[in-house]
Amino acid sequence: MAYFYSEPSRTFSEYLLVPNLSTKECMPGNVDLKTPVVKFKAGEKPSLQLNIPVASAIMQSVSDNNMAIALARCGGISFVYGSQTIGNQAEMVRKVKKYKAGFVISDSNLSPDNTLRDVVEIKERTGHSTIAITEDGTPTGKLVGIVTSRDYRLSRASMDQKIHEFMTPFSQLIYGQEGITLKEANDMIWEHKLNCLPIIDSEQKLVYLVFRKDYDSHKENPNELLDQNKRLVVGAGINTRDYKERVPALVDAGVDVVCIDSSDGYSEWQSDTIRWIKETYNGEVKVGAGNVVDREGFRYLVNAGADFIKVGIGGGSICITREQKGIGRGQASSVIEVSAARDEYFKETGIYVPICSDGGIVHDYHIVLALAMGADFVMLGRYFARFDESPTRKIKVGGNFVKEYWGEGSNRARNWQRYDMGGDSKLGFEEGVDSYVPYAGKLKDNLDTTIHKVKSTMCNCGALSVSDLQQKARLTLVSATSIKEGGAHDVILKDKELSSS
Ligand code: RVP
Repeated sequence: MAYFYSEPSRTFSEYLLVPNLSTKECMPGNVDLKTPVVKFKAGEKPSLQLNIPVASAIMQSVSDNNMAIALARCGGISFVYGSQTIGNQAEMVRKVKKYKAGFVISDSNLSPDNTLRDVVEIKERTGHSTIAITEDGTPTGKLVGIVTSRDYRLSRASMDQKIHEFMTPFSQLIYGQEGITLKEANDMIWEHKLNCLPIIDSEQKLVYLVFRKDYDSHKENPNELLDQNKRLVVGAGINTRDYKERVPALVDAGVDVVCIDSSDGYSEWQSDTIRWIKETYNGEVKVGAGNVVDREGFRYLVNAGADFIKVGIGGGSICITREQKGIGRGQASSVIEVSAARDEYFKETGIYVPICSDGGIVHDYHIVLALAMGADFVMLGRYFARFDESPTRKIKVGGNFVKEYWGEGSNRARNWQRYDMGGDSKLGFEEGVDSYVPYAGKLKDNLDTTIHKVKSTMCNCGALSVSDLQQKARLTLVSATSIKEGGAHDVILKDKELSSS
């Protein structure tokens, strides 16, 4: 006879946290959110930790090199999406590892033979008004000039005018030489009243641009997640098909950790992949695996050698796996069971295997719930897709700005490897949707608020660290009626009144 679980499958919104005594030291400023990413022995330190317990999802519409840079600068980690060519993915990882705070690789470039029309088009597309003019129009070609909005007057100029006729030519530019420090570059910016300082190599080839505004923001990131060589930390998604080529390319690019990306990770494919990575790299390359939703899945992947386990099937905001295949489990029930399995394994072996709760975070407090239920960090897609730094288009729909957000199992992403059950190399049917999410501005501004809320909630729980919270938290199920009571009720909201009048 089939097995029946005695408890229904539950999700985050069905729980609340009951406060504990908040001592006087329970202040958000005293909360330390450091958390392990990879397994470690009792009494030792994990080789990779996060400064804040959040990761961005392994998705085309979420985690590219720009997202990875922005999130690592705030203390979290991105897993660069794997549903792209090995070369492109390795290049994205390389860009993150090469990133030097304040030194940016120019993303708006044209050649002197392009026209004003091209300038206008690129400005609209990237939103950047400083355009580097290189001989071949690439970000690293020989620098021949710069165009900013001060160089042309749209009302007067012909759109067909060539760039070399109106750009500020190289001979009139102030520039820095490769090797210059950020402080020196900043001094030049101030001395010459510049907005942007190009940095060139000995052959006059463009290497970086330094912007005035970036220097200011650099000082605001005390939580930056750096490796031993002071480079930003970055992860990458892999699959169980081409890992023998993909993993070496990612390792070569400097990736810090990889994660097998699959909607259902309880499979022999994953076990083979983990074993190959562990054998090939003598355990040096760290690999996460998943997704699983129960004790058996956890033990299976841990026995194969996984460094962390990702939890969740069907809870993602864009995910329709449960509708399409009837497979999945409520995110809270999954995290609770897998965390218990992790603790049981720790007792048995003295090895702590971190778990990541993936998908289904709707409100900021859900992050605290996931941690309280035993997750070591959480992975979010929808949340990060809303920000400037996500790779998708920002457009206006019905008078509001939105960003595109699509699932890896949608026809748009066609990430068949994520849903692979052996057989044909194709996506047989969709398990995700193509959607919009409300545009929310800069990652840092939003994440700072979220983290502040997380810390405040932890203070209510009397917890000053993630492990403290996992030990002390008290959780209660809520009835449908008390969920209603949780929002504003029995009052007339002023916004509503105004908008209906
Ligand atoms: P959310 O944060 O709720 O948007 O969920 C993101 C998660 O959803 C991803 O990390 C991944 O596990 C899952 N996902 C991604 N694509 C799809 C799909 O197309 N079904 N699901």
